[in-house]
Amino acid sequence: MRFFLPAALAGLLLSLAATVFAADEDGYDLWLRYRPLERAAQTTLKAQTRNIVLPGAPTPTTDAALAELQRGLKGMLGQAPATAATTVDGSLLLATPSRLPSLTAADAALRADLAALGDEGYLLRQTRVHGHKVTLVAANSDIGLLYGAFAWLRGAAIGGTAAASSAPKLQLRLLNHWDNLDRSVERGYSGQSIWDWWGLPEIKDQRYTDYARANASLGINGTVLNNVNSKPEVLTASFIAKTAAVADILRPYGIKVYLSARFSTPLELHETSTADPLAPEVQQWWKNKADEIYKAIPDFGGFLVKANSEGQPGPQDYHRTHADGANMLAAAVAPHKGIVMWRAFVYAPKGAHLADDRAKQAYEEFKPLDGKFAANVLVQVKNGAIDFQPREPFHPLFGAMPKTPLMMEFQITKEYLGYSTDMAYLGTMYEETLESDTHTGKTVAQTLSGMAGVANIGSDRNWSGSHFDQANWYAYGRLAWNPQAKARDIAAEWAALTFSPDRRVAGPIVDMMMISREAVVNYMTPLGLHHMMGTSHHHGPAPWVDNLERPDWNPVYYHRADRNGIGFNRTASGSNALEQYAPEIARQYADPRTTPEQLLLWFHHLPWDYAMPSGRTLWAELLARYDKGVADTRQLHARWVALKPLIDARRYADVEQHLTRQINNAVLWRDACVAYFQSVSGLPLPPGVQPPAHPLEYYKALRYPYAPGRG
Ligand code: GCW
Repeated sequence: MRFFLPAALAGLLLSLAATVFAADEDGYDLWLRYRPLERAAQTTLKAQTRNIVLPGAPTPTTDAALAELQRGLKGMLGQAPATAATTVDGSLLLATPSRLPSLTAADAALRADLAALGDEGYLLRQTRVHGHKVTLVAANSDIGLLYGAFAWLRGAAIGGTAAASSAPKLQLRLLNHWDNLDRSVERGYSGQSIWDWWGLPEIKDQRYTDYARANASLGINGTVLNNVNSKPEVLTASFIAKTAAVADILRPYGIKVYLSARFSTPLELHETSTADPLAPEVQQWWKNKADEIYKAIPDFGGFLVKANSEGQPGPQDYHRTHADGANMLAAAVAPHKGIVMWRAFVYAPKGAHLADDRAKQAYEEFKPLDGKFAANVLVQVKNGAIDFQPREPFHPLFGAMPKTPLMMEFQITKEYLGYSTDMAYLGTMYEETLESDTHTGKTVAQTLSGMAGVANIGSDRNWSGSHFDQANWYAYGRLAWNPQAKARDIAAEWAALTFSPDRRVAGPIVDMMMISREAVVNYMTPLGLHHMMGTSHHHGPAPWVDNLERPDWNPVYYHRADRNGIGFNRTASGSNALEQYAPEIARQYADPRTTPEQLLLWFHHLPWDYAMPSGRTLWAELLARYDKGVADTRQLHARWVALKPLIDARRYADVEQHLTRQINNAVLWRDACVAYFQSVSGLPLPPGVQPPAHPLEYYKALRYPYAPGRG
């Protein structure tokens, strides 16, 4: 007799089972959880991993690969396979042509495939070697094997394909820590710095190794340990020793360490009489310093520099150019194959007069220097011309410096997108910038030689301050490996690895992630508005601020709202920042009607009654966007609540609380901005639009003296 369970009942039972078996998790394991697989998947995997074989002598990197495979298989299968030197049917074989010459000797196709992978790529395939059926992880180097091992484990965990081949599109894939030597983190919302400088070099937290594993799993191959607002002490002997200890831990994972260098270091340490980059004593000091560092860290990556920006010292203090400064440092590290990453985030020093638009400054300073930088200098450019706002058009320097290798700087930590309290999946934001057409024959992604992500990693148990902020670290790393990857695919992979490959779990989570950043844009800065946050801590709405020392620190400078209209005119009749883009873009954006709606008020100042494509006036549209931001945030919460039966109780509760907090944050932004813009426009709220909960004065009086992560 057949027995059919009614679908609803079956669903309920499944959910119950999931709840019972979903053990509480604290997030420490990130996307490397390796939880037990279903029985059928276990059987398949066991047959492929009866034995792990690594021909040739082990190295620290292959040790890391083998340890990870054993850890992963033990987690997923309940037991780790043997590692024997001889291949049998069902082996997992890790091989490079030099470790196993016979691998490619007779196989021209494999030889060609490997040749296309470069130093860091890998390929995975089910094949026969010496007559045995094996799962092959092949690469040209040990680091390629490590990357291949991680990729294979990823596939095993979520049921990915067994065959793959992949090589990074960018050579430099870095994290930038804005971590201070006292362990505070500028714009950090996940506890203290993971670098315990005080305890180093003797005390080496296990977390450093887990950090290396997580980054290597994404292909990140460099990390700048300290804040770009740097201190001279980081280049003294004791900190070099501490840095060397970290470098030793990260090295097997293919991760080089770099330091942020303060331009005036020798002067401030009283070891030279000036920091002028053309002074021989300064050049010599940096050469000696580089020699000292490379003695301790032979594969030290080089320096990252923030110069002549926000009060930091730089070559302009001596009437020299950014190129003079960068090239001087570049000469010091060049004999050791080091590089200099020179940031283009510059705006006039304190008190100086700024012409008419801060958005234009980086281009004005750097474009004329194209072709003037030494070969080992890269210019590191933020994704947009202002400062990591929830939405910015791509920076006009991309495509404008064809003779200079450029690095993209994204912010992973969410200084302007709700810290680690609000959910905003940044994969969509990164993708939007990377796929932008510069109209110089390349997308933004195609103009890049490297990528840097301002890390959101801290000492919090879950690393990133919230479970969903781990996704931004993940997405950044995957896009640094392949800037053409799709944000949705990355989200799907992350959700499956971090929560569950069960479609009922991963599907809705991906949908949440995909709307999350736009929700934040809408409740903070819709329609191309920008820079409306509170002073200094950058938390919460403050569009009314108009009294700061520099005009371009004031939100009113950016939105320019008055009785008649709102927006920053960056067309020819305004600041003409548009002129810095390719003519096609400049032409298209010159007219509000052909400007993408999401950037409208970035480029145009328009009357409140301007007719929007929706048929609404600009005023009504602005209000509708704020309301949509709040509504979508409520949606995020509702969708999460619906997932409760399928998520472990601990992570469920944690995310639920964050989303509740986010709703309050969204309402705060919406209400404060509506109250303020209404006070400026003098316009009534259209019928159906809810008035703010409090009068404007209430919002203006809010203070956050203890907000985290201050600069
Ligand atoms: O985003 C701004 C931040 C500063 C930061 C600066 C920069 C490290 O508010 O905290 O300083 O940019 O990128 O240099």
